[in-house]
Amino acid sequence: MTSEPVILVGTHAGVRTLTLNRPDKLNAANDALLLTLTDELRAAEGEPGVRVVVITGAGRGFCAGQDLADVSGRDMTFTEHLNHTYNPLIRTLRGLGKPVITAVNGVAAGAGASLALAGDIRLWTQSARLIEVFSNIALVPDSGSTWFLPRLVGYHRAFELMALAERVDAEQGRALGLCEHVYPDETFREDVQAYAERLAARPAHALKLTKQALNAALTGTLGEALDREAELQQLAGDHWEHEEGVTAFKVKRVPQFMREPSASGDQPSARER
Ligand code: T3D
Repeated sequence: MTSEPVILVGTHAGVRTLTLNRPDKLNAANDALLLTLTDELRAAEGEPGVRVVVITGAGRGFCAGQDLADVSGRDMTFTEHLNHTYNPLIRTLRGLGKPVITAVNGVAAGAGASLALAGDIRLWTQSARLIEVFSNIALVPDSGSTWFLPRLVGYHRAFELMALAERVDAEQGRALGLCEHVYPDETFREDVQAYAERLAARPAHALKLTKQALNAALTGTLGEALDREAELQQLAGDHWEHEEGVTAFKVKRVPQFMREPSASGDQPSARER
């Protein structure tokens, strides 16, 4: 008997979709799921034809956090486990040189909520729910929730959501800035794919540098951000994408940032200084 893969992998029009696939448990995370998801993100980084990554869930849940059936008898401490599984996942996602969309198709709880918040773009379906559920089992929010949530909603609201494990529905999630867009359940997959394809048509190298700059700026000073922008702007300005964007503007056409994988790497522009 062959067991179902814990992560389903599909690619269409430059969009790599990674689907958490333990629907009977609302995609609660076991080690296989966490390690495979991290490996798949790393693999996507190395494939020039993949321009955007989408993480979503199979069935009615996005991710219910740690699989609680998988904890007893574990031969790792909590600290070791987080450092082995969740932390590399979140670091890889945020450090990936490609945009990652978390497409929250249902409940996102515990570390699943952290994963949902970690996306560069967060798209929710109407029936999505986010719950910082950790305190229900007397644990501390992890996998980045203590970093993401207060930056989005402020310290006090973050503490309340964590202390009371309150459910945030899609309407509240949008109002609080936990997601960029909410789509109807019926058309969610198509809406996510269409959004991802829009992103895939944008200049990949410039977005990689933008992601790098924004992530670094979140923890630095204005002076550091200005210095970094000046350095990264040189890399962007020397790249063929910039030339294409400027040429397209001048001749009044739509810029073509998607080239064949062999030609869309990080190669310098023809007018390299
Ligand atoms: O270990 C470490 O290294 C520390 C790391 C911790 C990270 C964490 O994520 S801690 C938080 C762990 N997650 C939870 O505590 C969430 C537990 N689940 C729930 O509170 C609820 O299931 C939900 C609020 C997420 C959804 O509720 P509902 O009513 O929509 O669904 P349900 O009926 O509770 O769940 C459906 C099934 O999924 C059910 O199985 P059954 O009865 O149909 O066979 C349920 O047991 C299963 N399920 C849901 N969440 C988990 C789970 N099974 C294992 N682990 C889960 N986390």
